[in-house]
Parts: sequence; C-alpha cells; structure tokens
Amino acid sequence: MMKKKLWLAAGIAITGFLTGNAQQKNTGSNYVLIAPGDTEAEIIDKAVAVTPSPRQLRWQRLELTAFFHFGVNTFTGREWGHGKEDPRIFNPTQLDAHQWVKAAKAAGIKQVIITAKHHDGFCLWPTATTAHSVKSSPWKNGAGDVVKEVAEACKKEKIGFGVYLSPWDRNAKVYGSPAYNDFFVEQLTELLTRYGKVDEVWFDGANGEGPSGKKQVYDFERWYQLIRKLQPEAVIAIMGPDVRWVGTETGYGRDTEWSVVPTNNLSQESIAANSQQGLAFKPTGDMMGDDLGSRDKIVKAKGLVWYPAETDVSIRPGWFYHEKEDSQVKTPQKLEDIYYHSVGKNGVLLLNIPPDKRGLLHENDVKNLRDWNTIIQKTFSNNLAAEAKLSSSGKGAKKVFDKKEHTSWCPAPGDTTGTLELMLPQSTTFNVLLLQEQITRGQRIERFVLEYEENGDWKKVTEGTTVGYKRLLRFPEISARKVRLRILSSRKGFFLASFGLYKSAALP
Ligand code: FUL
Repeated sequence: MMKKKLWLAAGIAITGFLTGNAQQKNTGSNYVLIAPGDTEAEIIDKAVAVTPSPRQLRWQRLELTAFFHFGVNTFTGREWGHGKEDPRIFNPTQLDAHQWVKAAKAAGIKQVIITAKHHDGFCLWPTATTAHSVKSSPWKNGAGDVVKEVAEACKKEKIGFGVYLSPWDRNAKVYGSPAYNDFFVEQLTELLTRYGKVDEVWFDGANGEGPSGKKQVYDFERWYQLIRKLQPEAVIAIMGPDVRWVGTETGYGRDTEWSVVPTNNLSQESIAANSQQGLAFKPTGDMMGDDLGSRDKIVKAKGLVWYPAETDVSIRPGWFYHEKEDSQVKTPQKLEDIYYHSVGKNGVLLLNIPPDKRGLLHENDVKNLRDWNTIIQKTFSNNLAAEAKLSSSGKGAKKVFDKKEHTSWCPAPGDTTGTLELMLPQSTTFNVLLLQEQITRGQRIERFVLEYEENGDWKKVTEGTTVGYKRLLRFPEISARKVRLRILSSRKGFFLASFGLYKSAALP
C-alpha cells in the first residue's frame, strides 16, 4: 500500500509539472514510473506525458550525424587493433580535419564524432594518462592533437562535436582492475574540459576479450555523472542514458520505432540517485526486438523512458579506412535508401566516413556524400501538398505546412483518430510521404494510412504504424488530385506537425 502511494505521488508530481507549461517548451519529463495497479488507460496517460529532454530534442533535430573512425587501424588495415601497435605507425601526411568537417557539412550532416580512442587504446589527443598517443607518433613531431583539430573545425563550421571513447582498452595496463575506472575518468575529464563544448559522448558496448580475457567492471554511472557535470548538454549514446543503439549496423531501422520504451530499472530509488541534470543510468529491458514500445509492451512495463534510436552505419564495408575498399563506397542511391530507413524511421543517422592514411576523406567518399545530398535536397525542396485546399476533423490542419515543429494539427478533444483531406491544385505525381509528430507533446500515432481518390473510390497509397519525430515512406508513383491521410489509432489523440508529398529526384 505504501509503495502504491509513493508511486502515485511520483505520477502526480510529474503530471503536475507538465500542466501549465507552454507546450513548445518541452518541460515535461523523459521518464515515468508505472504502478503495479495502473490500468491500460492510466499507462497510456503516462506514456504520452513522456517527452524528450532538451538535450535529446536538440539531438533528434540534427537528423544527420557522422562518425570519423581514425587511428592506428587506419595504418595497419585492421578493424580492431590489438593494443600493441607501435605509435610510430601513426603518421598522416596531409591531415586536414577541416576537409572532413566541410565534406560532412556539405552532405547535410549537423554533428560529427571522432574516435578519440578505439579499442586499441591509442589516443588521438596528447593525454597525460598514457604514452600510447599521438604524442609518441612522428605526426607533427608528437605535438599534434587530432581531437583539437576536429573540435576547432566544428566550431568554425558551426556544427556539433562529439567524442567516442572506447571503454574496452587493449593497451591500458590497468585494464581489468578498479584503477581503470579512475584512468577512464581522467581521459574523459581531459576530453570534456580541453575542447570547448561537447555535444555527444559515445560509449561502445563491444568487448572481444572472450571468456579467458581480462574482466573489467565499468563504473558507467560515475562516468555519466561526470559528463552531466562537465558537459550538461551532451547526449550520452549507446552505453548511456540518452540515446539507444537501433540494434543493427546496416543503417536500416525498424518499421515500428517508438521513442518511448519500457525500462526495468526505473524506481523511486534510482530516480532519487539521479543527478539534477536528468537520468544518469542506462535504461534496461528489451532494446533489440522488432517492436519495443507498442501497447502490449508498455502495459507490462515498470517504467517508461524517452530513449530514441540512433542508426549507425559506415559508408564503406569497414569502420576504418582500407584502400582495398575504395571501390566499395556506398553509392548516393544506397545512402538515399539508408536515409529513408533511418531518418525516415524516427531515428538519427550516424554515418561513418573514415579518413584515409593521408588524413583526408577519400575523393570517392566526398563525391558520393555530395551527390547523396543533392538527391535529398532536390527531393524535399518542394512539398507538392503545400498548396492544397484542406478539409479535416479536429483543428489546426493548416499548421502541417507552416514548417514549424512546435505547431500541429490535432483531433477534437477525446478523439484519437482523424482525417486530413487534400484537394491539390491539379493532378500531381508523387512517391514520397513525410509525416512528423510534435514530439514535445509525446509520441502518439499508432497507425495511419494515406489514400488517393480514383474514379470516386478511395484507394490505399501506403500505410504505417509509428511516426515519431519523422516518418518517410516511399511507394510507386501515384498521380492524383484528391488525397487523404487517416490517423487510425493514437494514444489520447495526436499532434501532427508536418505533412508532405514529394517526388524523389534523381541525379542530373
Ligand atoms: C562497434 C566497434 O567494435 C566498431 O569497431 C565500431 O567502432 C562500431 C561503431 O562500434 O561496436
């Protein structure tokens, strides 16, 4: 009984916090506790009140981010270094981080992450924690700092900057002992205090030690607290509280992608132990299934958390540069397909572009990035639905065209479905649908269908389940004048921020 009371108190506190706040400000909570006795209706109430934290919202809006995998592996041809590499092999001849960042930016990428340390333990910055770093390399006579060059290029180009620091370290002597956690804290402190603003910290879960290898218990929570203190606006990704791995390295996300997912480790105690800066532990539960957050999942949950998907993939077969893969750079069309299946499936794309031995992005990668961006820009520059005459249920239908993410079309109070009918100025050919929810009001849409009218009959164009921040669907070309979107199911109504119809463009 006591417990139930406590839980209810938490529920009320969170709901109370939500009401009375301007909806745009996203002042809700990114987690909620479910009480054992909660009914499905109460759980749905709670689910729609879960919204992204400001740092999660900023990150989601980036849509496109990049990885630069660079280090001793670039020079040995390996994917996982063994940690015994001679630092003298690290010797890029023309390193130009500005070239990397400019090429990424020209592709529409809004934030980049440098592998400050990969599993081999070699540090791309002159750390005080180990001699296994750029300091011991011939590059710039040991006076260089790759992390600094990337951070400065990002500042100059005004894009976000992030660091990948591998927990698994095959070089550090202290790895496998409690001292490693202190060593890691020191490395993290250097990275978070020397280079200005850090927007994303990426912790990898990989460990190839095997059953007889070294065992290290990582003090993740201490690291999260440190990041929250030193860089409160940074998202902590993958082995962290803010951003979830989508579960594949193919670039293809789930058709049904909920950002609000069940978590097992949310409790009064864990909330109380949190930093003032928001959740500072990694949510646990099924983060790998085909559907993480539908009704039948959340009704069994102990807690719910906003934990959105990041979809990582490399532009080449490997994460590091290998000359033999110069002819296997993903084509602009393949990257376009990945875009539809990552950004277009309520995820953020994290595209790896590995610099080569010169310390430059290879010409093939740069060209395909540029052409990919041309396709995306051309496709989405003209919303073919924008001039349509609208009739709809609910209110605010026009707002789906105002290009603002914080205004939306919503149904009448109490209604969970809706219809938006469009009369286009003339018969129009399209093959792409774009939908966006106003996620500061939660993720709510569960099922929708797009239809067109032909000879007085409504016919299906395409359909889907979740929308979230952004949903893109491609289908064979349709020519029609009358089109309608029906929201067939939602959690306590919906807030649709954008609707678009497009015709996908080809390269000239
Ligand atoms: C994996 C690592 O093992 C790969 O080398 C790469 O860094 C990728 C992004 O994550 O877990």
